[in-house]
Amino acid sequence: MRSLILSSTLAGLAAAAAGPYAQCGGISWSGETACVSGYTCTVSNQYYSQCLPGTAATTTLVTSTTKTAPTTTPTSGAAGKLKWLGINLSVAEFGSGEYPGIWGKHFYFPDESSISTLYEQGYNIFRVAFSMERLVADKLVNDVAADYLKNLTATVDYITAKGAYAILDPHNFGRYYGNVITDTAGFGSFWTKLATAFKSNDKVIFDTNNEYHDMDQTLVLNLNQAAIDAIRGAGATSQYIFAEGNSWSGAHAWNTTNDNLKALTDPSNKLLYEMHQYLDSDNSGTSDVCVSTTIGADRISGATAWLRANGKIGFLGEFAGGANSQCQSAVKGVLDHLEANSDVWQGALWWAAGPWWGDYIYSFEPPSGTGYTYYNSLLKSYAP
Ligand SMILES: *[C@@H]1O[C@H](CO)[C@@H](O)[C@H](O)[C@H]1NC(C)=O
Ligand SMILES: *[C@@H]1O[C@H](CO)[C@@H](O)[C@H](O)[C@H]1NC(C)=O
Ligand SMILES: CC(=O)N[C@H]1CO[C@H](CO)[C@@H](O)[C@@H]1O
Repeated sequence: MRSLILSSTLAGLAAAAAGPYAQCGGISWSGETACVSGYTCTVSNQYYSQCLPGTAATTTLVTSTTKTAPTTTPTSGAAGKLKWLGINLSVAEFGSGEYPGIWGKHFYFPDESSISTLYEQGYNIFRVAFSMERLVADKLVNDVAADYLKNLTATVDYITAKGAYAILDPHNFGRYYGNVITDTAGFGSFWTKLATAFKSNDKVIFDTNNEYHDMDQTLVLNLNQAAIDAIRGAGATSQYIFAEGNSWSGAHAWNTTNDNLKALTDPSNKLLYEMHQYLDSDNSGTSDVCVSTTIGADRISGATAWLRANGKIGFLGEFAGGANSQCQSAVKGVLDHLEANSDVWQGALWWAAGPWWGDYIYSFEPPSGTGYTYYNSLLKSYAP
């Protein structure tokens, strides 16, 4: 049953109207619902409507009072701009195994000037990787380390003060000090503390964990659910939560591996499924050779079908390709596929920027990162 109703309003619009490509509706949207002349408010999905070119009667999005997850199965993709496009910021989780490690030696925090440069290019979402062990040392139930939290908060606040979204990414692969997390209550305790610290910032997104892998499938479900329950229980009820899956959250394997995650429930109904996809032969993102010009869309299409069949929304939390023309076609194929299916895909993040990447094959650190110099003009053309 569809949770959105479209109705046309031809008169009585407020003087202000949303501009080209601006948001004009969606669950919990309280801003302008009318678009400027020449643009039509078009539903991308339940969370997002957008002013797209077109001269049809202005439409206003009406959100029903039910909070049930969408259960309709759209028969075809809905094209539109993505809500989010951005970059992973990776450095605060560096020095894996060195806990707590030394700031400036084992780990660091993203450069504000780089975030600013990327923001000015049009990117509106950044995923901030950090390590659980540095935030909460020794035991998951312990208190947070004030210093590390303060530095993490400074990065997050810098991003959100600009109006962009910041994803909190415990970059832990479902592990703590290298051991698979089996203590769901402890994991919940960790999330209660983190969500409490950020619950008043509605531009923060909670990513339950980076890339679960080689874990019991029910445990992955239970850890995600424990995080969701802890976050909402802490009073962080307005923010999005991104759940990740087993098998490194790979989009190519989602339909065969992570089908059970459709059972996750979120009382705020703001849960997205974060998947990752690289374009090299083993899906690992360690080579600058892409399998083919169409490999991106080929690998993601099964996940797209899964999202649509289950009434879920997805987010491509990591993708990248080498700086060469075959990869460029494959990367463009990913972005075109996401836009063509923006009813179920909300956005994507390049892997990765960060001051310590050096000449890394995908580095998106301005001004001279390999990925940044090769891909920025293409990537930013997909920014909202
Ligand atoms: C936090 O950042 C400051 C510099 O702003 C640095 O001196 C300090 O060591 C950092 N601490 C941690 C734990 O990241
Ligand atoms: C699962 O996804 C893969 C990758 O997109 C796709 O090739 C395959 O056909 C899908 N399988 C099913 C059963 O949907
Ligand atoms: C391409 C790339 O670096 N991917 C990485 C994504 O995240 C984890 C954590 O840093 C790495 O193991 C992957 O190699």
